[in-house]
Amino acid sequence: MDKTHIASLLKSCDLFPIPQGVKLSYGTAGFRGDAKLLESTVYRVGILSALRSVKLGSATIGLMITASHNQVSDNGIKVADPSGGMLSQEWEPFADQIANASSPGELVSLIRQFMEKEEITIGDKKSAEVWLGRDTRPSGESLLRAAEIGVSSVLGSVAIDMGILTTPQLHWMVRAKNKGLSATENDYFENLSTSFRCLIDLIPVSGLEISKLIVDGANGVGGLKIGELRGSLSNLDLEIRNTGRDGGVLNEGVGADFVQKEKVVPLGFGSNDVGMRCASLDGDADRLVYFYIPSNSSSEKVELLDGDKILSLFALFIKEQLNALDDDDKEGKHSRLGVVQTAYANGASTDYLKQLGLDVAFAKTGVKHLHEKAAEYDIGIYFEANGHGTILFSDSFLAFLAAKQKDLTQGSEEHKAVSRLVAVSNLINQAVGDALSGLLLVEVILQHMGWSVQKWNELYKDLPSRQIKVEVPDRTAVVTTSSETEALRPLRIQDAINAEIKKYSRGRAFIRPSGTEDVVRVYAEASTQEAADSLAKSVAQLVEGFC
Ligand code: NG1
Ligand code: ZN
Repeated sequence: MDKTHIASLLKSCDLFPIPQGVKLSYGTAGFRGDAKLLESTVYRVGILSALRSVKLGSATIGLMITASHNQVSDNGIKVADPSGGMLSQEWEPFADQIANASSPGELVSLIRQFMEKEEITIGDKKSAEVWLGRDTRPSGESLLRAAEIGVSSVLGSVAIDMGILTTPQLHWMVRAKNKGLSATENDYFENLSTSFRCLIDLIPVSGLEISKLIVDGANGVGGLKIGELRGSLSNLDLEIRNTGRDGGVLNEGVGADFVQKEKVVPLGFGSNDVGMRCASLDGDADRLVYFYIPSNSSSEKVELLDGDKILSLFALFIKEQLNALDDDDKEGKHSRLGVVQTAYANGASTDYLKQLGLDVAFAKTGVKHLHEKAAEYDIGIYFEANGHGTILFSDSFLAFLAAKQKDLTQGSEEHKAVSRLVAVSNLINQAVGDALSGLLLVEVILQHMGWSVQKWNELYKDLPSRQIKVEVPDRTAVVTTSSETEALRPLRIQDAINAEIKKYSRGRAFIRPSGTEDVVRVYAEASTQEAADSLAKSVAQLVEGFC
């Protein structure tokens, strides 16, 4: 970096003083926190993303401004790598360092050291491109300006404002752009509607009565975008609620996180909707859960079909298509199918998937970990219980399918199965979990099977579970094993948790510090709801006592 460049960095840095006493960490999904405290962080991540683009030969990098399912006053920022996946974990420590640098001088010196280590040189020509997206949070606009200034403070870097988007849309667009494909928002919508139509045309039985789907848009960006898409989805009767236009607050009593954690009816839904198929998106539309209100319910409780159940439905459908392939190819060298879950997966779902004969792998919480693991298979299906997930197809499997599609006789069962797999690979977002593409795939599969939401729910019965958040003075006091199922610190807390678990039939419980909120999370599962609640409560008390 020459002197003029350093001077320009120092000047722009002065615009965004770092708030006192805040310790930031890149966490499970980027930086998150109170939006009022985030300008300096977003500005600095702007610099990081420009450097990442320079390092990767001017490949386009994505910057998404969102705090997903968190309250509306929070915001956050995460980086999409050129593949459309999350920022390489190798760069996370640098993100932490610059976000916490206490003065402009320290920031510049950290950047210089890092550039030297990574052999990043900045020339005069255009050398970096960063695409910026944001959700509907009111704080998004000013944070976007901070990001733009950060990007532009790296010489030769261009920031492009892509407007209000869902997180998965931005990831999809970044991936498409770097593959040399058309990458506008329109292209995204067209890709969804074309592959959806293709799958609908391949449904074995025609003339099925299709009931209405009611979508809870969490008062966020997902409701808006699915509204834009609706016109091009002829085989889907959609009603969208909680679009944010009717005064509702983002994620407040609505949305996928609320419905999944509380298992109660979101605002805007009630007794008139008994038995209807309903879906909830989260605040940036990268999570999806389904639910229905049972007919015998006198309370607010819903029957939840979470990420585990979506994963099971997808796995069943993919397996059915693979079984229709020639014997030589079944589970063979081209089509290794695997599913990936986390410790939060309901124990009954794991039993079900194993009983289907599937290879079930576990990853740490956070999609970056699940995605990495799923990419090891030819077809890797991953889902967090909270509804974030997708299906990854390897390039070699896609090439194998393309060759088969050419060779096989059109209209044969095998040809149809191959065509379905190809269409799924186009429909389902290959970059990141996407509530919109996930929802379309669920709808197609239900139509394909001729199933109602109730029938789908019967695949297996969830073990009762409970999640609790515990506020503690310092959540980093909790350190877990790499599988996150055992706590290493505070010392002896795991022995106390084990003693509690022993008291319950089918008991399972674990704790971990959240990567997105200032809390310790408690998860408990047992054979009855009362037992799960009671186990969660006693473990939460242990956390309070030990931390
Ligand atoms: P944390 O706050 O680290 O538990 C939460 C979710 C993750 C993931 C991230 C990103 C749970 C228990 N945790 O992470 O699965 O989705 O948010 O949004 O749902
Ligand atoms: Zn989200």
